[in-house]
Amino acid sequence: MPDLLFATNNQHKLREIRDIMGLQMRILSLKDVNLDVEIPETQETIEGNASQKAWFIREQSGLNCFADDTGLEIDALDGRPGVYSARYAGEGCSFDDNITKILLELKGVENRKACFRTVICLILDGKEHLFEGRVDGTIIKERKGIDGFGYDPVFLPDGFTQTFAEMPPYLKNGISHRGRAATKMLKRITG
Ligand code: ITT
Repeated sequence: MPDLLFATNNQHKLREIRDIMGLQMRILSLKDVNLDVEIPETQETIEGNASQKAWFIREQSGLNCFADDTGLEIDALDGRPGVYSARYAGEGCSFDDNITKILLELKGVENRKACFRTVICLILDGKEHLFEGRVDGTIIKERKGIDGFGYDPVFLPDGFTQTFAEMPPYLKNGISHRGRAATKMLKRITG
């Protein structure tokens, strides 16, 4: 089974990617290769950050690797939090702080359409490849569910009655932004 290093410090993402791709590839974590580093993400686009993270880890490790950058884009907030999704409520904030902030900003707002967008940047034999995955949905008014992470308790994907945090992981991974981007990458690698 081929090895592929995942350039992330987010353990939730690591678990999801292993669930999605783990039967076809051995997904290595930074810990598996003894890399204990802060990964810079200072770009202004999701694509830019995915690429920056992947090249940083490629340079540190010399291995084939990939990074995932994800944003929640809310129509009524002009696409925010978008590229700032991780630290929307401020440096060092929690997932819960971020949810509180978007719920406040959407108070009384009727249009609650949003999407999650993931860009995966794969560095394979020194060449960069980008894969995108997107899922549309709405932001509900109160948190529901305890699974998943990040904004999952308030994201209701179109066509479903459960939030991402209420769904079993296989269901989220089957329709999610990350699942779609990772499946495209897998096809590219395995042919
Ligand atoms: P790495 O850069 O180390 O991979 P990160 O958490 O900083 O981890 P991002 O920059 O992509 O990753 O952050 C995006 C934020 O968006 C993340 O912290 C979550 O709050 C949220 N997020 C990402 N994927 C999500 C998902 O599948 N469901 C809900 N929220 C998600």
